[in-house]
This record gives sequence, C-alpha cells and structure tokens, in this order.
Amino acid sequence: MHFLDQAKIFVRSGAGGPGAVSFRREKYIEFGGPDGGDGGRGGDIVFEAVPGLNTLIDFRYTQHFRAPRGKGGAGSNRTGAGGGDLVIKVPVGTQILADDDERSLLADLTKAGERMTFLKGGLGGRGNASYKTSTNRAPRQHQTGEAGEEMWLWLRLKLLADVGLVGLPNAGKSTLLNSVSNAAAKVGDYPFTTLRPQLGVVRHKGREFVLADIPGLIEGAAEGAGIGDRFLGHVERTRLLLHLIDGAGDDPLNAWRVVRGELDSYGAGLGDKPEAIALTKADLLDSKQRSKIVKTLEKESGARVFPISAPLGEGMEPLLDTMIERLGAAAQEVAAKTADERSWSPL
Ligand SMILES: Nc1nc2c(ncn2[C@@H]2O[C@H](COP(=O)(O)OP(=O)(O)OP(=O)(O)O)[C@@H](O)[C@H]2O)c(=O)[nH]1
Ligand SMILES: [Mg+2]
Repeated sequence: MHFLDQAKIFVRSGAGGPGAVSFRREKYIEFGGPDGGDGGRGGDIVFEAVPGLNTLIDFRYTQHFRAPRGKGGAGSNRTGAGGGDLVIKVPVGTQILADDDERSLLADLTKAGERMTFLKGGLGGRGNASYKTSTNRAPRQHQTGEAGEEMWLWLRLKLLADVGLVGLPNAGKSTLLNSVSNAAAKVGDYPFTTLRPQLGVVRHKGREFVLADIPGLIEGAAEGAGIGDRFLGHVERTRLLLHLIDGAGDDPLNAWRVVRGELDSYGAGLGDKPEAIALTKADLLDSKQRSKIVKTLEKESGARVFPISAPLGEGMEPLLDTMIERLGAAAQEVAAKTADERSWSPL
C-alpha cells in the first residue's frame, strides 16, 4: 500500500555559461581588440501549481530536477544563450519543505496557476571584451559562469477540498462521493476499498464545493492500525467534515466514538473541525430502528443526524442543503463556466 502524498526530490538551478576569450581578427584590421562575449544565465528552478493533478506519484519516478546551464559566450561579442527555466508542475495544495529536522515550510502553493521561482540560475561569466580598459587593451581575463544552487527538499500534498469524508471502512464514503459528484471512486463490500484520497466536485442548488473521500479509519489508526491516519492530512484543510456512520453496522454509536477518538489523536485541529453526521444504508433499516439509532447518535453528538441511502438517492437533499449552508461563502456559486473547465480528476 502506498500513499504518495510526499516525495523527496533534488533540485538544481543551471550554472551560468562561461565568458569567452576571443580577439577580433579581420583582414585589414590590425589589433582588432577583445570581443569575447559573456556567458548566458543558467535556468531557474520554478514550481507551478497546476489544476487536475492530485497526486505526487510522478515524483517517485523522477527525483532529480536540473535546470539547463547557460551557454558559453563567443567571439564577436556574442552572449551565450540562457538556459531555459525548468518548471516543475505540482498539484494545487503542494507544500515545499526543507530537508532539515524541522521540515520547515518554504512554500505553499495553494492556487491554480501560482508560480514561484525557487532557485535562481547562476549568472553568466564575463567575456574578455568586458575587461578592456585603456591600459589593458588585450585582456585575457574572463569568468567561468556562476554555479547554480542546489538542494534536497520535500514535497507534501495536502489536497484542497471543502468537505472531507470520514468514517470507518465500509461506511459508504465512496458510494456517497460517487452519487453526489462527478467522481468514479471504487466501491466494495469490504474494508479498505479506498487506498488513496479522491476528490469530486459536488453541485447543488447553483453552488459547488469539493468533496474529498479518504481511506477508512479504524481504532488505533493514529498508532498505525489499518492503514494508519496519514491521509487525514488531506482533510486538515477542509472546512467541514462529513462523518458517515454505517446504519447497518453492529454498533453505530461506537463507530462514531472510534472515529472521533482518532480525529482527536491525530491533532492538527481535526477534532475541533465542524462535523456533519450522516447515517448511511438507511434503506437496510426499518423506520423504528432508524429513528432509534438517529436519536442515540444525536444525543451523544449533540448534532443533527441525517439518515441517507446514497445508492437510492434518499435523504440526500437535506444533507446537501446543510453542507451548502454550513460552507457559506466557501461553496462557490457556479459561474457560467462549464464543468470541464473546473479541473479535477480522480487519482
Ligand atoms: N444498501 C446500501 N448499501 C450501501 C449504501 N452505501 C454503501 N453501501 C455499500 O456498502 C459497501 C461499502 O461502500 P463503500 O462506499 O465502498 O464504503 P467506504 O466507506 O468507501 O469504504 P472504504 O473505502 O473501505 O473505507 C458497498 O458494498 C456499498 O455498495 C447504502 O446506502 N445502502
Ligand atoms: Mg471507499
């Protein structure tokens, strides 16, 4: 099982090209003088946040990124060509961390299209033409280009979603995501069907928001049980958690407690994040059972509990209404743009 939400990479900006040593030589012109041009600038390392990516998996295969060096200067005062910048495309929500003990945060790319020049390319060296003075008319000095900069760093992805789905395995999280959004998440009648976070865009009553589905949590996830809790990092930045509880499960109340416990142990404010609660698989319960479970859960959580059946589309309307309402301005009004323009993609 592999969650590639972080990756270690090496980056180096391009060195500047060397300056040239050259003298003008032409028929009928004596003592042509120095004409060695400067070297070109080395390429920068640039990070760009692009929509439509939501994994760092590519960085498992490509770990070294070197921007091209500047070209050398040449005779006839020709400056060397600059090395092109190397643009590294990362998903929106990628943080760049130093490879030190604290993993200090160097940059946080949160908007699509955001770009940052991370390492500057080296300056090109001076050619001998630039050393010419009245007393030194035939200089042989020149500079090699300035070296590029290099470092190891960590990329960490925290998906940017408005609402995060949490719950035990098999609670019906992916089923819900598929029924309300354009996602096509894998659904299965066994725990840990979902191994990687998935995003979907939900549209409801002229508004839209991004919903993130993550792997199920079990008791002890904070200590690594099941597949652990590191993917909770993906819901750290959401505004609202949607907690799903399997209505057909053995002990819905305990299910709620276990997940709450894991959210608290994880920290990072997850335990204090606003929570909406839905009781899934309500179609498998008769109305008496249903209202009993809803009542127990409401008493314990102090929140309203929405019974739903995502495959049948039952109970969805009030649940989505609440989410829109609780997201407030964060649930964007759907502008004239089409669904295709708003980029997203399942992993
Ligand atoms: N009858 C009924 N079955 C449901 C409902 N919602 C989900 N299921 C079934 O429950 C099983 C688990 O659903 P998933 O959506 O894969 O559950 P999950 O929470 O994403 O599970 P993990 O990814 O393993 O954590 C599947 O067999 C679904 O078909 C529902 O409302 N009614
Ligand atoms: Mg799932």
